Amino acid sequence: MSAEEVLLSRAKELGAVSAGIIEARRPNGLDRFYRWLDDGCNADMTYLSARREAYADANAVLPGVRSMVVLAMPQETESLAKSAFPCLESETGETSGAVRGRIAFYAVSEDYHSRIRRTLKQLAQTHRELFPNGKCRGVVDTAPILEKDAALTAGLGYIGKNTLLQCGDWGSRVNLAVLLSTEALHPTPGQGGRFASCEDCRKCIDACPTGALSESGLDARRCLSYWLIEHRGPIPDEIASRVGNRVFGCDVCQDVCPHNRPVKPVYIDVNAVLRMTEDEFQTRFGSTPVSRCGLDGLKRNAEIVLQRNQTLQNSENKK
Ligand code: B12
Ligand code: SF4
Ligand code: SF4
Repeated sequence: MSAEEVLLSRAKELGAVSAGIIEARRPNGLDRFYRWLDDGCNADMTYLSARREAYADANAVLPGVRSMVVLAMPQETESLAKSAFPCLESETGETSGAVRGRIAFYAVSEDYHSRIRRTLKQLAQTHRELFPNGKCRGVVDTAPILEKDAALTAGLGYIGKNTLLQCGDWGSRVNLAVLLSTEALHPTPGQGGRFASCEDCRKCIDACPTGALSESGLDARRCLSYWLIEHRGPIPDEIASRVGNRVFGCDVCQDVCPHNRPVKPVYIDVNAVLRMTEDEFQTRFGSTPVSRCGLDGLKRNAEIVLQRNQTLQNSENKK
């Protein structure tokens, strides 16, 4: 087996749904990313604009980089769903009178950053065995790498109108990760395309509760996922009125996609959130993606869900 085959089959052994190799050079989608930043679509995620130049050249992440092994890892729900989210959950999602808030699917498990970093460490070990003098570095999400663009170029799948990478049977329910290498690895043929698997469908665009999606991409200034996870401080009324029962993240544009299998929604009791202490928050959510918004953020979101519920109940009572 060639070194490339060894790395790719090891990635699969370690759980990757799909893996490919690309040359480390100026990303194909870089100009698109720059236009997106220039249009202000990154909202106040300044960690994207502040590293604008670094996205052009992966040497900023690993000096001497020549190749990237790109991985799509499946999202898991089973492991923590029951232990971290015991407040309320039933087969039907009904909740014995309590007010429930929905948690995004990707967040109902151990934080994917920790889980995938362990996988990348094991893949790095294989890289060391193959190339004792080579260097490598595994990254997931937080480095200035355009991961969807890398996955598209590596032939891992297609980019849908919901802007996410769709990967075979897993649809968009995958997380992406990259192992950067100083070795000149042969690239895998890229065959992905934008909207190639969407054809005339536009369900995600039509279903988005805030109109954040269009055929030209996603505007984070309108995306609930941005407001509920990334944004610090109050949420404007116009956006809050569209939050519905979401207390962390948003899955609408994935749930409606015909390429995704249906998932069982997971809810938490928003009153339990409002009573929660920092210690309880850490115990329950510290190792999950929910920790990203902090207890203040989760309480802010829970308050919005609760208020909406009260308004709905008041109007029911008036009937
Ligand atoms: C910033 C960010 C967000 C922002 C903005 C999202 C966005 N769509 O850009 C917010 C906070 C809203 C967000 C939300 C979510 N995110 Co996010 N996010 C990121 C992050 C850090 C950067 C994304 C980025 O660069 N956006 C910039 C814009 C311009 O990207 P874009 O429109 O998709 O276009 C790019 C490519 O698609 C490609 N491209 C697109 N079209 C074309 C056409 C051609 C011709 C070419 C050549 C290239 C090309 O080039 C562009 C530049 O890279 C990545 C991790 C990473 N380092 O990449 C995770 C990432 C995209 N997020 C992820 C996830 C899971 C989510 C959520 C599902 C979480 C949730 N349930 O709430 C939602 C989904 C919302 C959505 N529909 O996108 C996963 C996506 C996995 C996948 N299957 O694609 C990633 C990859 C994290 C990871 N490591 O797994 N996220
Ligand atoms: S995550 Fe929700 S708000 Fe954001 S684009 Fe998708 S459907 Fe719209
Ligand atoms: S819902 Fe339809 S348009 Fe949106 S990503 Fe899925 S297939 Fe494409």
